[in-house]
Amino acid sequence: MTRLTVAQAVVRFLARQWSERDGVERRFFGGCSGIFGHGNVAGLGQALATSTEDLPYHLSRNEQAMVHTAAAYARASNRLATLACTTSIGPGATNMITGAAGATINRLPVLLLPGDIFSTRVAGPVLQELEDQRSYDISVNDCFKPVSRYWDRINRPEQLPSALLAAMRVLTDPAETGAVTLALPQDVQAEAHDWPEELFARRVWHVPRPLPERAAVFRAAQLVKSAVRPLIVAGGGTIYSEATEQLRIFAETYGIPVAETQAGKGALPYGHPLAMGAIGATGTTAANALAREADLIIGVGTRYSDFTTASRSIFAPDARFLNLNITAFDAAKLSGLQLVGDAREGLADLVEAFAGWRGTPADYRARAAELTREWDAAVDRAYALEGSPLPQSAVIGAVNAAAAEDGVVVCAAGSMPGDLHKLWRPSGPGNYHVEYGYSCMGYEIAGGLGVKLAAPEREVFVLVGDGSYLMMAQELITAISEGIKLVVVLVDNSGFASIGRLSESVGAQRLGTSYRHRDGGPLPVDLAANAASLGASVLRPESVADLRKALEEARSGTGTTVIYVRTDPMADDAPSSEAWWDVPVAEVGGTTGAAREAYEENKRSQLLHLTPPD
Ligand SMILES: Cc1ncc(C[n+]2csc(CCOP(=O)(O)OP(=O)(O)O)c2C)c(N)n1
Ligand SMILES: [Mg+2]
Repeated sequence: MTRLTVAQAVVRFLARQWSERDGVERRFFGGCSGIFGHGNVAGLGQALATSTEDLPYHLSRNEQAMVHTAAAYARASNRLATLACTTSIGPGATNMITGAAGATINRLPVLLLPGDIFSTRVAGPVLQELEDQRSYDISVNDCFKPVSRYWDRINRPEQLPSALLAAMRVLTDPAETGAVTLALPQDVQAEAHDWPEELFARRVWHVPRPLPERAAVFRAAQLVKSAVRPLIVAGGGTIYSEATEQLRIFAETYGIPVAETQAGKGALPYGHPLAMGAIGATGTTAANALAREADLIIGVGTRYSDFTTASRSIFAPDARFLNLNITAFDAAKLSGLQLVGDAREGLADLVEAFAGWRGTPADYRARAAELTREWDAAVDRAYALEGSPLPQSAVIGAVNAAAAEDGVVVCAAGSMPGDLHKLWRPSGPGNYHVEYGYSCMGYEIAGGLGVKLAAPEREVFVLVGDGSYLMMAQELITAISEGIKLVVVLVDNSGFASIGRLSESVGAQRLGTSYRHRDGGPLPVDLAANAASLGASVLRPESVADLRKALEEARSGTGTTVIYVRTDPMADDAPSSEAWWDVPVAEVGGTTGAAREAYEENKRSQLLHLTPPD
């Protein structure tokens, strides 16, 4: 037996968890981020301060950011590792809910350890306690339930071992994973208990690669025989499973073009003859043209979000779906033939099972190549734009060039994720990190930290709009204090270019989308000076050529640099995807008549895809 407090036991246990896939073992927790308050300082704070375990502690500046950092770390580790997050009770805890939702939506493992009100309740109501008149059993931590894949509250030390094991099972299960919350009452954290030694044994969690059912693979082989124009939609699961090489073999063997979702971008590198680039509302005209004509969609590791399906308007009414996914829930979407299993193993199975099929006709492949050439020329033009303020597409082009093969771009919200999805030319998986499951403003810098912590050998380029920057710039200080180098490109267009454009299109007249004085005049705000005040080196290029130089300077430097550029909120210089996104238009009132008519017209193109696959 080992006598430790609950918090000390948590720290010791976490430090001794490992994941394994394909014979490679790695520490599952790369560290623990935390902000202390009365709800965790004597528990996890004391435990981390006195621990001799290998679980480095990082101080964040905001609890939400801390969870974004953990989720980005998990994504950059293909879900084989993450960070734990400890907070006080009350606001410190609930600040993590947004991050938890983002992690769960993006299917990324993060372990959240919010402090909780006293289990004994004697002193209550304590500082920051929500008193629910219906039950003393409710605290603000109950808000984590819908955004967690596993949730527990440790009211007695005896409950801890089973909760820790359940947490690890969910975190390391690729079908189940997401945010896991273990709420830790402040008195229980500090309470001592005699723990069995085996709890702290080095434990390896084997991350499975389940094979799709034989009969389903056979059905898939029957289905593909009648396909003439198949299209692969590669999602994030392709990358998490490290299935990209197998995807290339599958695509090449049968001549099937590959389109990519936001999370799947980079599954097939730019320049591959079958790489059609992005699909959907922020897609390339090449991928979208093929999507409209395809008779079989082969979805690999995709959730089929509305951006991917252009709100279910992009696929033909009689298209069939073959969905390879680790999660049955996703495999069943769009009435697809369900191949439930690991992407890499499943693709290998399909290469074999399709052996009797001739593959796609040469004219189809030639058409795909022609469509790609046209799109490529449009991107060349967008990347070559010049001007002052800078064209956003030229900014993306310059960052794309500076990131080269080994860099990674990080972004999440605003007008840039759509432009990046369309324009960015990925060198491979890991080169593109856009959080677009939750598209959470504020993820960018915090997420960049997580990427750099997980992949220190990569240069991390964070693209952040002024709106996102203002929501969460504070993690710049974390980057500087921890010596984590980021290159942050802060794109200031005085407000919300994305929502401004959307607002205008739905008759909302750009209300509240511009950072201007109430009388319409400019504001005396200097975000570059703000970044400098947080300790970053700041560059202010005013031309595309100067931006390129600034990126090189930042890349070759050792510290965190913020490159501040101004862009025009009214400009939209990325080529159109020619695909729709379903956002409603007011049915009455205002001047939305024509917009409403166009909306209703688009609504008619929306399909449920109810045709059985076989
Ligand atoms: C936390 C959060 N709040 C609100 C939104 C809705 N939203 C999406 S983009 C956007 C504006 C982003 O502004 P900025 O970062 O400056 O990017 P820009 O659109 O100007 O490129 C808003 C408010 C969001 N995605 N996340
Ligand atoms: Mg902006």
